[in-house]
Parts: sequence; structure tokens; C-alpha cells
Amino acid sequence: MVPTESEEEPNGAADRTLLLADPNGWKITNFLEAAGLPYNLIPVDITSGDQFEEEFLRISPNNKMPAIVGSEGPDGEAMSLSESGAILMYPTFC
Ligand SMILES: N[C@@H](CCC(=O)N[C@@H](CS)C(=O)NCC(=O)O)C(=O)O
Repeated sequence: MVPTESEEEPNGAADRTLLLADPNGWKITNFLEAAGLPYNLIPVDITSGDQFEEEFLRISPNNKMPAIVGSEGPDGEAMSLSESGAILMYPTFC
């Protein structure tokens, strides 16, 4: 679920990896597309329980999507964030 090096893309797309499957996530993709910001997209199938996998819970501890992983968090550290409103408000990811 989390991108590996081989899945990373050039031109900054690997800086933002979004995990989503539905309209809450579309808010984020709509914004990233409108802003012209590249991203990787990883589908999360909540009907199959993907949101309860340990790997996903490390990114989104309340088992909700959308969630995003960015390489440009505070102090230049990688950071993950969930809640669509919070993702949209966090300028480093946007
Ligand atoms: N307030 C949250 C709502 C997120 C939310 O409810 N996500 C649902 C899908 S629409 C989810 O991940 N459900 C999985 C679950 O509850 O197990 C947001 O806007 O991001």
C-alpha cells in the first residue's frame, strides 16, 4: 500500500501519495488536479477491509480515508495526514 522506490515517479509525484476510494478522496484529487500538483494514487478498498491493514493504520490511525503521505512535512520530514479537510488545509501537501 505504501509506495516503494520502484513505484516512485519523476517530477515530484512521489512527494504526495494519496490513499482513497470515494467522494471524500475526490475532494483531494480535484484540488491537486486544479492546482497542477503531481501525486501518486493508491486505491483503498474499504469494502474489503483495506483500511484495517496495519500498513494503512500507520498512515491513518482512525482507519478512514482519504489519507496522504508527503515528503515535505515539518522540518523537512515525511508526514502522513488523514481527514479531507485537514489535508486540504495543510499547505505543504497542497
Ligand atoms: N471526515 C472524514 C470522513 C472520512 C470517512 O468517513 N471515510 C470513510 C469513507 S467515505 C472511510 O474511510 N470509512 C472506512 C471505515 O470507517 O472503516 C473526511 O472528510 O476525510
